[in-house]
Amino acid sequence: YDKYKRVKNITEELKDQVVTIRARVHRVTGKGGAIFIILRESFSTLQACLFQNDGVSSGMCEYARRIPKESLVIITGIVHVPENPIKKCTQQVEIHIQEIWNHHKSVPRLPINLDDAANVVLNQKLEDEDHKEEETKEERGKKKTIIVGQNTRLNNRILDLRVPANQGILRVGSGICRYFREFLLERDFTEIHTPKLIGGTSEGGAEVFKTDYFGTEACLAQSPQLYKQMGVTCDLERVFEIGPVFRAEKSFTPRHLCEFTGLDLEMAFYEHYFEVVDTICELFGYIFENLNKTYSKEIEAVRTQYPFEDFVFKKEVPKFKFVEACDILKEAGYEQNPHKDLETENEEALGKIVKEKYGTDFFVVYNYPIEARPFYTMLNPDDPEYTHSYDFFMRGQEIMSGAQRIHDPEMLTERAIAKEVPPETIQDYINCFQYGAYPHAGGGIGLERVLKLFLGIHNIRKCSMFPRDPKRLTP
Ligand code: ATP
Ligand code: AMO
Repeated sequence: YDKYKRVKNITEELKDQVVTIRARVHRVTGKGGAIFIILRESFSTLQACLFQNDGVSSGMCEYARRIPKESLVIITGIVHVPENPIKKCTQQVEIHIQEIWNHHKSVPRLPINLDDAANVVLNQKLEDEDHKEEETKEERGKKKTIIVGQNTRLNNRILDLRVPANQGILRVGSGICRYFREFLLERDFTEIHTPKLIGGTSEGGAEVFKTDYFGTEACLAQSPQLYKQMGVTCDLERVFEIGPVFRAEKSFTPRHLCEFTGLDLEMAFYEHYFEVVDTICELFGYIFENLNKTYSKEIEAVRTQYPFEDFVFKKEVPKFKFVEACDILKEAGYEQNPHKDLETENEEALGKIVKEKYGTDFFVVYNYPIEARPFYTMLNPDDPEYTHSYDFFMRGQEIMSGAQRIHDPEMLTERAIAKEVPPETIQDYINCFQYGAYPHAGGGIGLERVLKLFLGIHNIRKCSMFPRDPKRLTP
């Protein structure tokens, strides 16, 4: 297929050569005997021109002028290096068209204008205000810019995803999974795939989708928690999974989804659960460093539309005991009950304080109160009101939860009862620790949260290809 060239490869080096490309029609301008077509292929754009006085028929010019935006065309033409290239195109050369074929036609009227959908958005929250109008306008001095609302975007997600910022988000998301997997495989972890249809809840609580399983009630897995621990205990010792996680959360926050992608890991340790915390810190360092190296074009595509400050990660990750975090907050004038989970506002405040004091957007809080953690979390033997647990934060928002797990069947049964999880619904899991079990710990990362916070995106829906929230089951 080397007859076809990629748009990104059409450069000055091909001057005066005849090339054939397949690309989308981004926009058509001009009339009569001079037609200009901006072609697009993913991030790359290129102008193709049709001039009647080049020997092209007027019928061909008229045909080209009428090709609907977003159609795929095949064009053969000569590469020309203009004196004044189109600044907005990524390619600084033009093609003078000899032949043009409409390869696959788009409809004549698109439900969203892709140029509007790619406008710079300074206040991302404006996109959430779908109840107002499908399109709202952001005022910049005297100029008003059209903002395409989040619901309109999601209703037309296939087109919305073609906008460069969204291409960037999807590709950086792929990069996060790539480096998560790469780092862990290098360190002897085994990738596993655990069931998503299960007989009980894995996290407890009411946030579970129930479904019929041939007459028996089944749950959609709220996490691979129980199975990844069984993965360690069956002697894989170090396991990870990238897979869907289902949460029946009636949440309309910019950071909750009903289905998200979990990056989970679990490992046996020797002496202390901080062996796992340190591995996870290193893992994040590896992910961020490689994203910045390999995905700079994608990151910039996002920044162009949704300006954000670079995410700062320092290798020396600040780690605060839960009660220390409460003290820091108290000192700064925030109230936080030392026996309850951190309030969202307090997490944000802590993020700001840490950024000011340590110059980093990434930190860990550990030793959470027992009330804030699930039944399988190991209690702190020195202070059983607290647990061997931790949360990781980016820009003051939680992106990962984890803990050392209870690997004693009796203690586990007791804790399940205390947290109102009927032991009989998880009996196989409890029993697996009867046959000799390693002390182990792990964590679960929300992919869309990491993506959102790395790229400074306000609404998590932008970070899921086809997001699910309590009001959205399509597309
Ligand atoms: P995790 O499930 O690990 O705790 P999370 O980020 O969803 O992850 P939650 O414990 O659910 O964290 O909630 C943390 C904080 O987020 C809560 O203290 C609460 O203030 C806020 N929060 C949680 N759910 C909602 C919701 N549905 N609407 C508004 N705020 C919420
Ligand atoms: P937790 O419930 O904290 O822990 O979830 C782990 C991480 O998943 C992300 N997350 C979400 N992302 C989008 N929408 C949601 N509704 C949502 N809920 C959670 C967050 C969170 O930090 N089994 C444990 C993990 C473990 O201990 O290994 C668990 O599921 O980034």
